[in-house]
Amino acid sequence: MVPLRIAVTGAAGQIGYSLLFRIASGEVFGKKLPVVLQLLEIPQAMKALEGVAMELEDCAFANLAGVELADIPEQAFSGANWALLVGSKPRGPGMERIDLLRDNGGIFVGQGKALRNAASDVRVVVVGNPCNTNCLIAMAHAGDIPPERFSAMTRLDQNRATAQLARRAGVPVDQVTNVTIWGNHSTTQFPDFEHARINGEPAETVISDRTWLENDFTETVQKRGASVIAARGASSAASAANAIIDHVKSFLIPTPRGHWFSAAVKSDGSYGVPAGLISSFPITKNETDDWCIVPDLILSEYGKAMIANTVRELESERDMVKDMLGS
Ligand code: NAX
Repeated sequence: MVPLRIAVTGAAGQIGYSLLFRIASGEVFGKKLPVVLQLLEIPQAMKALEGVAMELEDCAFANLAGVELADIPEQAFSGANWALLVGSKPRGPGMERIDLLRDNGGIFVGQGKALRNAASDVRVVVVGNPCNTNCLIAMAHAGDIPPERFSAMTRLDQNRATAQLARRAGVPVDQVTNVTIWGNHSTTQFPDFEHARINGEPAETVISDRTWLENDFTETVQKRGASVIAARGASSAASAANAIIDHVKSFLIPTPRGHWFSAAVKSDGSYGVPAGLISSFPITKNETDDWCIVPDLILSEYGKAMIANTVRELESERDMVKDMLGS
């Protein structure tokens, strides 16, 4: 059987260390489908990456048909069916947001161009931050790859929101559905409790504490990344890897009827989000290869204002990298 080729960037980083073994185990693409991991790192991290490759080998995963290491994006993406863009430059001391955007933007210009070497069915998931804008940049340079094959990850935010609602309602997490993250993967995101459901009921009916939902819940989700850093001394890694797996599976497996998941995709103008921005929406995957933004949800004035706020931030990020968006 022809193996699926999965490119992962930043593969020697902490998310990579939680992610690669789960992909290699067959958990993501199925036990029957062999995978080749094509791992990209910067030259200084190649030695560490060799160690990760040794450990992958030492797991003797039946599914793992090969591990290829590269410090050149064109090589790492060659023939890839999925490209998981995790690697990026962390924010250093004293670094302004615009510096972070522009430093990482440069990486995603190059990687976007290199994606032209991928398989004709490639799907691209951007995780490295600022992931919405990095995705916008990569997409702008990727030649003929259709925009609908690109997404950026807000699944960790969705999972965080789901867990908070379940805890507050005192129910198992699988009873919480239809949680939407709107907008940017940042503190301006809108974790939408208004459309969320608990045991099929509106979350607000079950929790019936609007003040908690608008304040504690919303801020907990928006600032969870910083809370994990403050407690652990390092940013979310295992939960981020887990969210990548959920994200990929949601684009592979048809969404149960009436449910949806969150991911940042190219806006078609829905819900007042300017067309072309990479913004998080409620998404369903159908029986074929397609996905769509869930149409016709009714937004409250509160919801509209929350979305407008996060969209303003996305627009300002886009404006800061305008010169990187040419093809
Ligand atoms: P680490 O710093 O542990 O690893 C990043 C790796 O990327 C490093 O090994 C580095 O050498 C590599 N790298 C840097 N530039 C590269 C390039 N040009 N090509 C290939 N590799 C490159 O970070 P980690 O904790 O693994 O996080 C990775 C990224 O995910 C960060 O940007 C982080 O902000 C982002 N996150 C995104 C999340 C999301 O929900 N979208 C949540 C988790 C995480 O914060």
